[in-house]
Amino acid sequence: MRGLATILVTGGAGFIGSNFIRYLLDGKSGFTGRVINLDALTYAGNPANLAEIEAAYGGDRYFFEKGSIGDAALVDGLFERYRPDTVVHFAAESHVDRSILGPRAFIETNVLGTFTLLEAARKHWKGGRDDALFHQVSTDEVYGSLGTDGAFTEETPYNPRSPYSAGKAAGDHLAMSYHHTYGLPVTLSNCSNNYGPRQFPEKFIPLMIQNMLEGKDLPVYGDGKNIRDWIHVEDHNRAVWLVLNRGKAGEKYNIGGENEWENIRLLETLIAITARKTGRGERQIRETITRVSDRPGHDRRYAIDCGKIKRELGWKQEIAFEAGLEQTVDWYLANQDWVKNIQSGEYRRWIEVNYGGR
Ligand code: NAD
Ligand code: TDX
Repeated sequence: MRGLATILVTGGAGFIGSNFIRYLLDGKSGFTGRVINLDALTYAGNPANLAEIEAAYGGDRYFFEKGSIGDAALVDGLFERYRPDTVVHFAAESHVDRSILGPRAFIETNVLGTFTLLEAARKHWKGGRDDALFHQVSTDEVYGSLGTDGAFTEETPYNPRSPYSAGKAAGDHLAMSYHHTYGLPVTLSNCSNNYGPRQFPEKFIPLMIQNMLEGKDLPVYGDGKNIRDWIHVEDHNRAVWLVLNRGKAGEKYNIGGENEWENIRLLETLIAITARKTGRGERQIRETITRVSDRPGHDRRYAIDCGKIKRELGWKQEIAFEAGLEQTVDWYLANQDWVKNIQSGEYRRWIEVNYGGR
């Protein structure tokens, strides 16, 4: 029987982690324990993502700890102090383009940080604990790139092709190796592209929405025909919660939207929604689409076969894509203060470095 009394969430101030903590504590999940959020607050981490949670549960069911998962003494101290029975490991450097321009942080966090967490769990859960679980949150990108047919299954061999996905793959292999070698109870999930509120506006959907709102160019890499499988962040996190409750140690679960879109078609849909909501002309926004040079090593297509989690854990997607996109555009329209706050000097520098030359 899983403990699920004290959950150590890493990277809980980011996009998916903050949504997960909200889901845990807002009553929908049925979780009754407490959450420790360990987050280094890199450029992508934002305590404002959990301001209401802090106000409602801070010091009682919610504890924020600022620090790096790579800081062994800190992580060890947190295991001592809070004695978590569950780790849900979201913390990562998560942006492919940044990994191309500066891979080091990706190795430090996604590989060495994951290793440090696993070492702490191994030490503190030694002797075998039926109630404990280390859940590694991963991505479909570790499987590589697909041609026009087929989808990744849990048996597809890993074939990462960017420093981001190579780092995630290394972390995943380490996590599974701790299960096989030390008997650490580990589960792993590989999810496709997430979207929804509070996603950092370096990623495709929020970047395009924000650029439209600011009247800027919409930079499409290459021919715009790369395909991603999109899933709403809430559908992803319900799946993670199910795995924590009922997933089998040593097992991997694919999570996907079964919702493949060429980038350019997705952008056209986003333009239509945003034009309608802002009263701006669709044609006028379309004219700002700008073809820029391609991402080096750009994976062509991702698609996830998520039959296993559907069959074995009874999960399914609940948020239809059009409705989810509408909700997401509405969220960015209503939360321009959130966006302005994170458009720091560092963010502006990134936009200059990534898009300046293309
Ligand atoms: P994000 O970049 O929005 O958030 C990452 C969080 O991790 C931030 O709060 C950041 O401060 C924190 N962090 C980074 N380095 C850290 C460190 N060394 N120590 C502690 N905290 C650190 O990322 P996201 O999109 O929310 O992704 C979360 C996880 O989900 C990642 O593991 C990612 O690989 C995985 N994932 C993401 C997607 C997606 O589409 N975004 C899809 C599948 C899987
Ligand atoms: O400006 C852009 N123009 C563009 O054409 C950006 C930022 C992206 N793109 C393309 C590249 C991809 O084909 O859009 C697609 C989506 O790009 P991202 O949002 O950067 O996502 P992706 O590279 O697919 O990776 C995402 O999904 C898997 C997340 O960032 C990862 O963290 C996750 O693991």
